[in-house]
Amino acid sequence: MVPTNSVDSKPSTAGQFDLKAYLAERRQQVEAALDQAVALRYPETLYEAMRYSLLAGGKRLRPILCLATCELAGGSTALAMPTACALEMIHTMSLIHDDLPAMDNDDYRRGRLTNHKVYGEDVAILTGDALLTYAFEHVATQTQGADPNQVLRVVAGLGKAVGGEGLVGGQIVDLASEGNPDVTLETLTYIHNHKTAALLEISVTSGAMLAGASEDDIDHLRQYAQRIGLAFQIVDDILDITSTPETLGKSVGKDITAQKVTYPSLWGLDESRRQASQLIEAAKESLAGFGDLRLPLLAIADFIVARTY
Ligand code: GRG
Repeated sequence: MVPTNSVDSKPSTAGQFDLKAYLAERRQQVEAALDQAVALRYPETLYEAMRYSLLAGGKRLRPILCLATCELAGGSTALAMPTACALEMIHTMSLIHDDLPAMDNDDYRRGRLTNHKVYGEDVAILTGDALLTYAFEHVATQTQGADPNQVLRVVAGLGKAVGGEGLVGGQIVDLASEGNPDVTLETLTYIHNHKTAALLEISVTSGAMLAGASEDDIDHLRQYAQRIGLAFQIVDDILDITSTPETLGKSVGKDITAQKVTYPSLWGLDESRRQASQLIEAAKESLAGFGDLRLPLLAIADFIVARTY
């Protein structure tokens, strides 16, 4: 299964901004940096497994958001690239662990067999561990030209986004909710704010922090991130029902099989689409005070709700 990775090249509400070209260029930069950051070395099995999942494609949305807000705040892509790579390492770790038999038990991810299907569960667990820990080392040792206080702030923010107040917290409530038809909207929103939106939030704010953005600007970016984060998950739930394995690069229909409460199961598909669009409009309004450099973020917000993969 190979994801189609198509992006509508029509101008979005961001006017003439060419999102397709922007994403392609940024993806290429991020992938070159990841390739270099996790070079093959001893013990080869571990590094091969890390590279297998890390370089398997994917939208690279989190690193691209980080680079975009660094530029928005007057910084360069080089300044944010180690953090951008770390975000993708953390995200990839979460996918590897999420796919394990003890979690979602998936066979396909990003159009190929999941990490544990190729390397075994033991190696897949260690691969995730190595990516997670290396992400922090990479930010701390490779970031150049930033205020050290801001680097510390980014490291702390990444830790918070991954731990009990982030991915792990969201995942454990998600696991506990499986098969329970009485899960409330409040619990569902807790799960997704932690599992999905928390990492998107630090992806957006970290780039701006490294570039020395004002607290007011960071607050507006945080609001943008929280809104796109929830919209992203609503669309993820919709795609699990409406898409195909070929397009998504992973199994579909998992939520219904696992009897998971999702936004479409609570609201229906049409209302879920309406809520996602409303969140995206609100996210774009959060950026009203920024100039033309906000165009990539506006276009990415539109892409999140219109995406088919
Ligand atoms: C072990 C510290 C530790 C944490 C892991 C497994 C876990 C805890 C959390 C699960 C987090 C998770 C997989 C959330 C789903 C987020 C999501 C919507 C992923 C899909 O992201 P895309 O569409 O994927 O951006 P690509 O492949 O394009 O990058």
